[in-house]
Amino acid sequence: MIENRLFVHSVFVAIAPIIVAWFGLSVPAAILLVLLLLLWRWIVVLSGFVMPEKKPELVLATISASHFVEKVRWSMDRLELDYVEKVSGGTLGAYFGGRTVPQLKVRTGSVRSVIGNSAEILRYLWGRYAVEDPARAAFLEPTTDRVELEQRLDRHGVNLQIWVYRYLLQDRDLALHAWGANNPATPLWQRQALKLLFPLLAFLIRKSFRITEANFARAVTNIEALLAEMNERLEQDDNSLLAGNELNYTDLCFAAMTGLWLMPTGYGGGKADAVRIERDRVSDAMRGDIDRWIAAYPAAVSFVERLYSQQRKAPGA
Ligand SMILES: N[C@@H](CCC(=O)N[C@@H](CS)C(=O)NCC(=O)O)C(=O)O
Repeated sequence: MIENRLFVHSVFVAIAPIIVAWFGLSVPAAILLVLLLLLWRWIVVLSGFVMPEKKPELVLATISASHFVEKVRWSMDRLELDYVEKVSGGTLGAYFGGRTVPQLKVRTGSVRSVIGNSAEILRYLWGRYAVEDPARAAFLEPTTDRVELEQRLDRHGVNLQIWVYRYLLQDRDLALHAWGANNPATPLWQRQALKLLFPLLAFLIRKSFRITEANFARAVTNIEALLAEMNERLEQDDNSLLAGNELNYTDLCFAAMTGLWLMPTGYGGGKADAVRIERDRVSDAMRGDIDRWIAAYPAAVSFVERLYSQQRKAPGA
């Protein structure tokens, strides 16, 4: 609960050497400065117990367009949780803060827990809400089949990142739009930073996702293999990807992943409207892939569209 206070303290720690050099402080004065900074940090830690910062109980750190965020956001909306979404500009948190999104922050009294990784967040939600509201949380039960399928769907999500970035990075305006540079929910300074830092961010994305033509081709092959398999499953039974199951979080996960390229109405439950990648705005090559997938996997496409129209309620709806 003391993140903001610690941040201010860290800024002072960073500028302390400049103060020492600027004022030509002696060694004893520099030692005194260090001791004062340590004392300040201790006071900040204690203040967390005495005067905890007022934070909402559940905060979901996001970038609006993310399919991994949508996987968690949809589950939280389905649980009808009261939470605050804290939107950041795409990639900034990863390359400057070392964290991925979604990230769930949970306040329990004066303790704040932080959970990263969509699968871990869903396990937390199940563990907590299966007790508080078993019927509503049943879709989150992590059976062996579901967890195995989820792991494959998460890898599919990474292949989709390679696919989408291969196209987006060739179109600066569209990439910035998807990262939230035109989204009023993104802090203004981050919107400016995205525009300024675009060449660096594009370079980092290319390196970290290894976006080469060979990797892109491999990603497309994997994406199509998974879509073909899910399409076949859904031709047999269009209730759930896992035959004999009620609709569960793996179905929502597949829909969230597919939503990245299909962009069904309702994607994001109202939270991703400002960052939509519309089909008429993308390059011919990207649209070619999307049209090919829509034609080749009709059972998967109609399943996702049906889930979005019938199951994706916006919070409070
Ligand atoms: N394994 C992670 C993957 C999450 C991930 O790759 N998130 C992307 C957005 S789709 C991200 O954090 N990008 C960095 C950023 O935009 O700050 C999960 O399941 O949550």
